[in-house]
Amino acid sequence: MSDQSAYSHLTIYQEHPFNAGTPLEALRRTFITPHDLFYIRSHGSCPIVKQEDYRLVVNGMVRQSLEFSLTDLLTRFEQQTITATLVCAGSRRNELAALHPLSGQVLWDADPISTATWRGVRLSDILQMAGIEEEARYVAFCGLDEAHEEGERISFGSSVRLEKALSPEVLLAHTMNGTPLTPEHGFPLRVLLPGYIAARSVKWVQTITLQSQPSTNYFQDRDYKLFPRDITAETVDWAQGETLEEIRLNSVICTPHDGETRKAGLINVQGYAITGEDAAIEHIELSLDRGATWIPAPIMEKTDRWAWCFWEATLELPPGEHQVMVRAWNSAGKTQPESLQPLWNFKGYANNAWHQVSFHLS
Ligand SMILES: Nc1nc2c(c(=O)[nH]1)N[C@H]1C(S)=C(S)[C@@H](COP(=O)(O)O)O[C@H]1N2
Ligand SMILES: [Mo]
Repeated sequence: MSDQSAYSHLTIYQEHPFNAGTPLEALRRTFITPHDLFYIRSHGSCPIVKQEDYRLVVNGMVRQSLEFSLTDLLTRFEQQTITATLVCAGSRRNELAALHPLSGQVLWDADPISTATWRGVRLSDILQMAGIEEEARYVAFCGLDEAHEEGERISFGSSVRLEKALSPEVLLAHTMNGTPLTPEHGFPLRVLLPGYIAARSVKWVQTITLQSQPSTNYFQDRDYKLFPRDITAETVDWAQGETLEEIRLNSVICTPHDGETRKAGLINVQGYAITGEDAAIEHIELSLDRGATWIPAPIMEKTDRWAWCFWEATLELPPGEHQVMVRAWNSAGKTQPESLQPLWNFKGYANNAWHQVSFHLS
């Protein structure tokens, strides 16, 4: 077992498996999330791996299967650093559940999201060394953890199309904010797929397999897929779902928080915005009248292409009840959907409707 008391300032949703979010105020405080505030999402155990015993295996449609120790990875390859945000596809599930119940899911607020500076080796360098066979289309990853799904003991896995796997931003990361990964975040090595939902960034990665088809691992094949509103757990045909990949354009108000009471006057509204799509976030808007009119909220901090941005606006508001909504626009002129209803899906994924908070000013 790992030391979960180290995470006492996270919002703990579940002890086994361990699932904890970053309180919204805390995650908006620093652009790079400190270790003890980084959210944790696990579907199974947290394996404690001894570095000297660890081996990474690369196999499947490669000219030569390879095996690496952590020292091999640290000494034989160029190391690269990237600042990237991880966000769970289940972020803001609580809002969807409030609309219509969702069963058996962790009801995350907008809190399974955090940013780190990661260091590791490029996946493409490893794959090139193994030699990619012509029929290979997907890269599958499998972890060392143990989860229980459909009555079986399995490890968490995912896969991505070969083109993404070969992109220079995709790392096998061993370091997070300058120190080795902690057990909860995948020590000694995890996949880092910037721009994709974090479920594809397999922790404690043990095998990397090149194949002609996507992974048949439960978490790739029968989870983390998006279905229309009328599909339920009873009627679902997993083959029909949309595999979740790129992070959708989204923005969230972190402070004030919903239900808060403050003194009337100058109110500082702060939040984050995120996208994984090619078009970058261009501007942020707030509305105080349920979307009839919008005012700009300047972006304060925006660094890497793969990281969130922070925005902020100061509003002068009289005493009374207030409601603020936020939406982001990207450089392709696209914005977020207005309402939750059409977005509802029985797994509670990909909620990027206009985020809102209500608060009282005295
Ligand atoms: N091996 C393994 N990798 C995993 C998971 C897991 O349960 N097991 N959870 C995934 C999901 S759903 C998310 S959102 C991220 C969470 O990463 P973090 O715990 O480092 O924040 O890891 C992903 N990688
Ligand atoms: Mo996730």
